[in-house]
Amino acid sequence: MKPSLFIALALSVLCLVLASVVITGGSITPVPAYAGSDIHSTLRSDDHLIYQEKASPTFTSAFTTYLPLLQRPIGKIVFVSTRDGGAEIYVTNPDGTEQTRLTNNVFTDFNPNWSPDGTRIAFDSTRDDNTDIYVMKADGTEEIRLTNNSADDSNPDWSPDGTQIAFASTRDGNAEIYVMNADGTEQTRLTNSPGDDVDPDWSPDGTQIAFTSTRDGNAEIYVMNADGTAPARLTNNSYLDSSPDWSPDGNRILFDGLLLGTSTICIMNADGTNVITLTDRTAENFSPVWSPDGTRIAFATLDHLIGGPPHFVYIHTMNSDGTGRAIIASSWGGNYSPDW
Ligand SMILES: [Ca+2]
Ligand SMILES: [Ca+2]
Ligand SMILES: [Ca+2]
Ligand SMILES: [Ca+2]
Repeated sequence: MKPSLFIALALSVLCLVLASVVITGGSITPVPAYAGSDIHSTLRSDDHLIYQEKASPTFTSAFTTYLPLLQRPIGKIVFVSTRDGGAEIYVTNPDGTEQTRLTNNVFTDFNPNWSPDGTRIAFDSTRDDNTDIYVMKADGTEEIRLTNNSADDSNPDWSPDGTQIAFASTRDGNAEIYVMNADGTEQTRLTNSPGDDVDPDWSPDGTQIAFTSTRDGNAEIYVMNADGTAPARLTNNSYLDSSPDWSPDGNRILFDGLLLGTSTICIMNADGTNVITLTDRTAENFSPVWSPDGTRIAFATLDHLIGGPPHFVYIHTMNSDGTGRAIIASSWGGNYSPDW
C-alpha cells in the first residue's frame, strides 16, 4: 500500500472520530472497527472512503497531538530498548523518568513480564544459544534460568498468584502454550494444535489464559481454561491478531491487529464482542498492556509521520479510550514490548 493510502486511511478514521465527537457532544468515542465476518465489507467501505477523502488538504489529529508527560506514579513500566546496541531490558516510571537498564549483554533480552508483586521480572533471552526463559529481581540482579531446552522458549507470563509462569515453546514441533512453576519445575503443555500458539496472558482471576493462535489459518485471539481445556476463539477476521492483555477487572482484552502492513491497538469484551480500535493507521501500534489500575495503556509505536528511520519505535501511553497520548520512551534504536 502506498504511503498516501495510509494517510488517506487515517483521514477516514479521523472523520469517523470527529463525527462521533459531534454525536456525543464533545467526548472522543473510540471508533467501531470491525466485528467477525463483517471485516471484508468494512474494509471495502474504508477503501471507498479513502478516495473520497484524499483531496482534503488539512490533517490534525488527536492521535498525533501528544500531551505533556503525565505524572502517574502507578508502578513502573518494564520494556526493551536497543538504544545501547543490543536488545536490553529497562524500567521506567510511567511518565518516562528514571529509565534504567537492567540487562547488559550482547544477546537479545525480550518480552519482560512483571511478577504480580512487582519484585521480579520474567523475560526471554538468547544468551544460552537458543531462546530460554529467565527471571531476575526488579533491580536486574540474581538472574536465574528457568527453561533449558534446545527449542525456543519465550513469552513468559506470571499467573496472578505468582506461583506459575505460562510461556510459549517450539519443543514439541510447532509453537504451543506451556505452564511451569515459577521456579521452572513441572513444565506442562497446555495446547496441542497444528498452528502456532503463542502470547499467553492469564486472566486476573487465574482461571483462564488468553493467547494467539494460527490454528484456524489466520492469527486470532483465543482463550482457554488455565489447565488447557475448553479453548475458544474470540476473534474471527482477516487481521493478524496478537498480543492479548486482559484488563485488571477481567472484563476486557487488549490486542493488536495487523492488516495491510499497519498494526492497530484494539479492545474487546472478554467474550470477544464489541471490538473497537483505539489507534488510527498513521502508525504501527502494537504490544498493548494495561496499567495496574486499568486507566492507561502502554504500547509500542512506529510513527510513519515522524519521518525518521524505520527503527524509530517509541513507547507510548494513552487512556483506555484512546485519548491522552504521551510518549514515554523515544530513544534512538527502538523501544519495544512494554509491561506495566
Ligand atoms: Ca541483551
Ligand atoms: Ca530454549
Ligand atoms: Ca501449536
Ligand atoms: Ca484475525
